[in-house]
Amino acid sequence: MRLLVTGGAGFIGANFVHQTVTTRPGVQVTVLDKLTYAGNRSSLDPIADRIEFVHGDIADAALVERLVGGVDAVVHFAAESHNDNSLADPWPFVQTNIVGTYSLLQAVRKHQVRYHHISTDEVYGDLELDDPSAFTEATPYNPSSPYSASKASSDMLVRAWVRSFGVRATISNCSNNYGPYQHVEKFIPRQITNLIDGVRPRLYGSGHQVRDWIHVDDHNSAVWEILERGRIGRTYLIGAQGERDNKSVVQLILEAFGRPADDFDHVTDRPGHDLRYAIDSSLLRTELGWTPRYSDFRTGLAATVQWYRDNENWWRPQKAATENAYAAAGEKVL
Ligand code: NAD
Ligand code: TDX
Repeated sequence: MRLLVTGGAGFIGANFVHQTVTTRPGVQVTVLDKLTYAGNRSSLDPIADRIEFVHGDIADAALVERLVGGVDAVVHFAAESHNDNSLADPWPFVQTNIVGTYSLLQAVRKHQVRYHHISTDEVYGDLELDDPSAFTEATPYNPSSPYSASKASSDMLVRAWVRSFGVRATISNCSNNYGPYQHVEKFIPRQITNLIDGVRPRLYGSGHQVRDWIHVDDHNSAVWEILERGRIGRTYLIGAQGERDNKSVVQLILEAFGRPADDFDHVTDRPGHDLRYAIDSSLLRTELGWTPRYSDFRTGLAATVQWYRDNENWWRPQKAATENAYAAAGEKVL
């Protein structure tokens, strides 16, 4: 199988490419990545001689059409992915997440290539903290931020291309990922690298917001199940029953550093901050028999802390610029 992976130099895409070359040596991988601030080619260094890397933009229709014409399937991870950035400047989110997806859809339509679309649980909006329910494939879309609205838009394009043009596509909407190679702007790597630098973790607002954490390798094993056995036209929710409030995640990270449980700061809240995400992944589990391998968040988190300790040369070049951007956006200790 020849596979085009967009966004393969980003967090989840790079882990997907690592998993693919390890578990499926017969798959020929081509990565297409623009290497934005979030892309890091060195994430692929350990497997560089086993893949092809193309530096380019998914919104470049001619390039995309040429690459898609040479493969059997596309897995589309490339995106602008950070909510806070989408509040500061929504335009790249519209351009990459919507126009970029359009360009891929036109190419897979023309060449009749199998397409898997990576999306997020944030398209469903948020749940109340005391609401016992979780998102399912039937939950209506209700995105809150420019990021989640752009992802919701791209999902809708995929659905329309399936129905109107017979494109062989599947969609997955996953909850919050953690693991190696995640950019230091994101919650967990930010707090780990702050602590390595002797800076207290920073909780937005109350810290009572809840996210449903899944290890990136479990997300990617589910993507492979869907790519190989998923029903065309279907949406699958991916989640590992990992609900935690942000404060308790910070406290687990503090524990891994041997620091007291109250050794953090509350900072300015995110405007429009979603309260809670929770995923019901029954369809994926019953129809495709998928189960996550990382059932213990504490263990997976401790391994992630160790990865950032061992790989300072990977994250250090981005750290100062990331913290400067948060300061410039007006983040203040409360
Ligand atoms: P990331 O920001 O770490 O990586 C995105 C990658 O896409 C980078 O390598 C970047 O260079 C590349 N890219 C950006 N614009 C591009 C363009 N125009 N053309 C080509 N490449 C481009 O993101 P991530 O966290 O790995 O997320 C990957 C996908 O998974 C996204 O679609 C995101 O919406 C989705 N998702 C993420 C999470 C999460 O917790 N991180 C959860 C659910 C879904
Ligand atoms: O310093 C911080 N302090 C803090 O309290 C940061 C960076 C975040 N937070 C909070 C905000 C969220 O409630 O932590 C939670 C997680 O924040 P992010 O890592 O920014 O993730 P989130 O906004 O939940 O979105 C993530 O999951 C869904 C990914 O970034 C998206 O790409 C994915 O679609």
